[in-house]
Formats: sequence, structure tokens, C-alpha cells
Amino acid sequence: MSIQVYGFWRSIASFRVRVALKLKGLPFDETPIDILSGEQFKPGYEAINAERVVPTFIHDGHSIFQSLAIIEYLDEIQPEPRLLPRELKERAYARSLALMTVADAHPLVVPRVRNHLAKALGADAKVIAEWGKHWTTEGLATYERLLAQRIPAPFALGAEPGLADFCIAGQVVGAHFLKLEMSAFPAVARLADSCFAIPAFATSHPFEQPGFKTAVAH
Ligand SMILES: N[C@@H](CCC(=O)N[C@@H](CS)C(=O)NCC(=O)O)C(=O)O
Repeated sequence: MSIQVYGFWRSIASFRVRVALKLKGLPFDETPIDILSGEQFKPGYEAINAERVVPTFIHDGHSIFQSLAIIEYLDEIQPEPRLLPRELKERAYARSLALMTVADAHPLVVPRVRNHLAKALGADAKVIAEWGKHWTTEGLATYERLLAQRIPAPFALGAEPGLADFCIAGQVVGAHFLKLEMSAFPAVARLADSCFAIPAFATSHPFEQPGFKTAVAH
């Protein structure tokens, strides 16, 4: 089986897919698309991903986009270890937790939104940083309320990490980018600590990617 991922070190959606692949033990090659410099808009990449975002996942030449679709596909081609529970209500809960990030919180802070704030609305770096902090904090606060209703044990759905945890940990990665204080979100912080104690999560963190190391060196 050949797996190629177009991703980027700073991409939280790429982080989600990286963790899933590593937990499954599936080897993959990651090709970086620099979404900060605008590489996603080049015609070569647009032909691969018409939405002009990362990640794109290529399995034996077949292309899939959207991290949630990719992760569900991985569970279908290789069911163990399971990333989504089999039981229907649990499965719906896992998807609900995941979509809170994928559909609601994360899209507000991606480069195309930050760039539009700057170019169309004249927002400066300080305003854009405030915007990012506000929406990332809102996402963390929502997860904190959700996790108070069902205490992680230690992961969102129980003893094993899965889709919901990739998304919650990704929201915490956003907090790491912005150097946000986590003390107001103790349940989220505990869950993230359990996640990042696992090599699949720790080695997928943006700060552990070669692209980050190159970016800070310059
Ligand atoms: N919902 C998509 C999100 C894709 C997305 O927005 N990716 C970001 C990086 S995390 C991106 O490529 N942004 C490029 C841009 O905003 O121009 C997923 O989960 O795959």
C-alpha cells in the first residue's frame, strides 16, 4: 500500500491525519505545501486539491481530502486500532466532538481567514492575533464544558485514543501556537497531556516537524 500526504508542519488538520496514520502504524510520505507562503494556490497543487487546502491523502493513487473523511477512510481500510467506536451513540458522540473543531472552531483561524481580515478589512497583526486568541479560546471553553459533562477516562471516549482526541489535541496545538494559558481548561489540558504522552501524538505535533525546525532556523 502506498500512502502520500500533502500537508504542512503548522497545519492542525494535517496534525489530525498524521496522528491517525501513526496510531494505525501505516507508513506514509508527507509532501509539504507551504500554506503560509501561498503554495496551495499554485496550479500544480490546485489540480491535486481543488479546495486549495491541506491535507490531501493519496492512497494507491486515489485522492481524498478533508481530515475527517480521511480518518474515517483509514478506519475502513484498516479497522484496528479503531479510531471511531462501533456503537452508534458512541460513534455519534465521537463525530460531534470532532466536528466542534473541524466544522466550527478551526475554520475561523486558518490562513485564508487571517489573510482576508488583513487584505479586505485592513486588520493589522495585533487584531489578527486577538481574533485567533478569541476563537481558539472559545473552542477550548466549549470542549471544557463538554468534558465536564462526560469526564475523559483518560481519553474522550474511554481507554483508547481516537478521532475525538485528535481534534481536541489539535485545538490545544492551536493554544500552543498562540501561547495561551491552559489553567482555565483543566479537563482539556489533562486530556491533551494523556494524548501527548503517546508517541503518535508527540511526534505529530507541529513543533516536531522538520518544516518547523527549518522555519525557526531562518
Ligand atoms: N476542514 C478541513 C480543513 C482544511 C484546512 O483549512 N486546512 C488549512 C490548514 S490546517 C489550510 O490548508 N489552509 C490554507 C488556507 O487557509 O489558505 C480539514 O479538516 O481537512
